[in-house]
Amino acid sequence: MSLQENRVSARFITVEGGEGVGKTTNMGLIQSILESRGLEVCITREPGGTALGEMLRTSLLNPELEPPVAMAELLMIFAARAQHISTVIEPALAAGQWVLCDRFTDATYAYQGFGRGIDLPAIATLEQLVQGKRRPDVTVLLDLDPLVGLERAQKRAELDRFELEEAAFFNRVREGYLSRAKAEPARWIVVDAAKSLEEVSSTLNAQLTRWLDHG
Ligand code: T5A
Repeated sequence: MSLQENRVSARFITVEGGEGVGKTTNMGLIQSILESRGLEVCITREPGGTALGEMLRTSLLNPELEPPVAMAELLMIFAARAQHISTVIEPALAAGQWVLCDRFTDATYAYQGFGRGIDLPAIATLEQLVQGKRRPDVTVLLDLDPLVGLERAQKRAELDRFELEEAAFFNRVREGYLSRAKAEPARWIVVDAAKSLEEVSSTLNAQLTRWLDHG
């Protein structure tokens, strides 16, 4: 594919799911699928992706710092996102790079909306204000029982502030993701992340390839 064609068709792909479902692991697979088609890929994450965003990420995740109240948490996430969109995501898309982002605004609906109980219309207002028309073209949801995901995350590293929440919080987060995927099925690729990594990767590969070939 020529650079000119890339420019016209650069897409924004996000990867979502609860704790330890395999997002980071499968980002590598998605990157290689895209690169095998000659596409340039910009890999990034939220919260984070910029110097300011990574600072805010530390404040959000470190369990030893003063915990933000729910509204402060929401605004910090959207502050990081505003910076990320303006300085990384939009410039990359404009340059013809496909953007592959580990979590985006669906995480805000799931965690701050369904998890913390913040009004979904308030989140939608911030989404509109910060993002304008920008939305992911496709979103991969790795769906998994939160207890299994937390076990996987715990084996890998120390738990962060979100990972110390109670089980009911993660069940609401999962329900939030699934309800968003159900409401807008054309945008979502839902993969059962309880399967082995080989099976997850193979299903994801097949579904993403179908989306890339047929839109
Ligand atoms: N947040 C974020 C909000 O509240 N609102 C928002 O708007 C946004 C954007 C960010 C936190 O911020 C919150 C949500 C989060 O709590 P994060 O680091 O992005 O944190 O998210 P985590 O879920 O904490 O990321 P993790 O790195 O812990 O999980 P991943 O990336 O989903 O999992 P991964 O790939 O690191 O895999 C975990 C372990 O499982 C193994 C892997 O090898 C690894 O050891 N694994 C499997 N094992 C068995 N079978 C499989 N199928 C496996 N797949 C992976």
